[in-house]
Amino acid sequence: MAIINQGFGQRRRVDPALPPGQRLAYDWPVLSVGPTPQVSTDEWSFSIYTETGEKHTWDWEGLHALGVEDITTDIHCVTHWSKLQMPWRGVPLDALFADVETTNDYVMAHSYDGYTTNLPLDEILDGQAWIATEAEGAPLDPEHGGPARLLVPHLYFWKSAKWVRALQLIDDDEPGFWEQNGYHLHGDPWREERYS
Ligand SMILES: Nc1nc2c(c(=O)[nH]1)N[C@H]1C(S)=C(S)[C@@H](COP(=O)(O)O)O[C@H]1N2
Ligand SMILES: [Mo]
Repeated sequence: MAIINQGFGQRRRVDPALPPGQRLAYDWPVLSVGPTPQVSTDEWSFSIYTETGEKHTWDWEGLHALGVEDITTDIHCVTHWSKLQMPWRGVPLDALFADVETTNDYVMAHSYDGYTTNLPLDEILDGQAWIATEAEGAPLDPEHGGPARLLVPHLYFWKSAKWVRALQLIDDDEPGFWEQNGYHLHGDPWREERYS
């Protein structure tokens, strides 16, 4: 963390881990479009749908059998707050895509509350995204997407769909919920891809 002297005795901390226009949050704000869906781990399932109509589905036990990882990562919300070095636990999407055959380049994430968000397939593989089940050492709070949410920390946090239930392979990039309402199709915080 660098201290930049702006003159006249005024000091501003510039953190190299903070993307442009972001401020540190010490709490964890809840941002949801609608009410929190109540999904128990008994009834929870997650599916990947391909363009050929193939469906790959995991229940709660099946998900964990793929192997959970501990992740420490920064998150950045488009409403200008960031949290640095947050501990998470989840299953890497690489494990879920291991047996999935597709020639499509994008996915649409679908959630139990009806929320959707679009992502490039090559940005959720290679250790870049997880189905997260724990944060800060505890099972994810329902408000924060529990029992499981997408975690795609290198993009703005609206891409990390809470209460995720499916990923659908699509051939062209299509806007999800916030992207239809003015947010950027891609959402890289380092390029400030906030709005379209
Ligand atoms: N299903 C679902 N996922 C969602 C949202 C939502 O309303 N529904 N809000 C998004 C937005 S805009 C943000 S900033 C983050 C907020 O996550 P948090 O409430 O855990 O901080 O979740 C994202 N994922
Ligand atoms: Mo957001």
